[in-house]
Amino acid sequence: MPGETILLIGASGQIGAELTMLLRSQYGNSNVVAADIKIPVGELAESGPFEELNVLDRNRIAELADKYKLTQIYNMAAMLSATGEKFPQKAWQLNMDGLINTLEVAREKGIKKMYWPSSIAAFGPTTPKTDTPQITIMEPNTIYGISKQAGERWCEWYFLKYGLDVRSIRYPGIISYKTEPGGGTTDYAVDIYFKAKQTGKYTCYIAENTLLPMMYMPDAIKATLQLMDAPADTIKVRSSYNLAAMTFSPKMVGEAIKKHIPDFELTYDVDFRQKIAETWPGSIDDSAARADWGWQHEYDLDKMTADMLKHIK
Ligand code: AKB
Repeated sequence: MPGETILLIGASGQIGAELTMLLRSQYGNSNVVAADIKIPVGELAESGPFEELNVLDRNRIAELADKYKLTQIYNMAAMLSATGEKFPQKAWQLNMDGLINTLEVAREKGIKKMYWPSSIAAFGPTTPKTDTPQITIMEPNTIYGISKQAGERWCEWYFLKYGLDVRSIRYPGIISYKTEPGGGTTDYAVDIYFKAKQTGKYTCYIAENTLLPMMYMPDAIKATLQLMDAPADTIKVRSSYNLAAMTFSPKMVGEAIKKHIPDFELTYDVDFRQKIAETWPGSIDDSAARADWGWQHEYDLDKMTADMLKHIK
């Protein structure tokens, strides 16, 4: 896809770091500008351009749009659910103003396509818990979830009002080994693999039978690129697409790990994040994503567990 120049804001984060590298392999290193308040190290820093950027600085995003003649913006910068409950004003400012800044720059500068992630957190305690439909009751009661739901409305509004080609996915919990997540409720599903490999035990802050929708990073990246590559007229949902791969509880992931590390010890010390998890769906109906742009996941719990344990040193 020649002629594209992409800005990825939040490039040092869990999803941003891997997405930047995949976009660079697809569009050419110099055509994908990584941006974050946190300076990256390693291959992300060495493989292409980096700009220090606070997503709250709209003028600087506009400057970068001119400097690089941007055609696409991915805004991956966010404060996640658990940290958001501790710093509600900051979470709201970062998640909402950050989104509106990128939508506005995209509109003003004639950006061709924009990506912004939503989350299963946009659902709430009154949402049907099993096979949560694409269109359903959404009454989130975390600040992060409220910002994601409001953000979805803003994205759809920019599409309807200005024709801005903005696309979005409601990510489930994302599991990866390259870059740590930070401040999420689903982070346990990453920590458990690192602790299993490094110490043989893990104390989980989520109760043993709490089911949450989850996805392995390669699937999350594949879905994001697939959605962004799909022809605009196939994108029927302009708020955000449900996306699913697997659903598991801490107990189920513990059992999957025990197939590789039989002495693995899993104990529980439940904290405030349990209450957040209880307001989210247990499983997701993603038939719209499968029908509209051909989404198919590859990893289930066992396949992901084998891969995670193989890669963690
Ligand atoms: C979180 O736990 O806050 C995130 C999410 C599900 O969006 N991982």
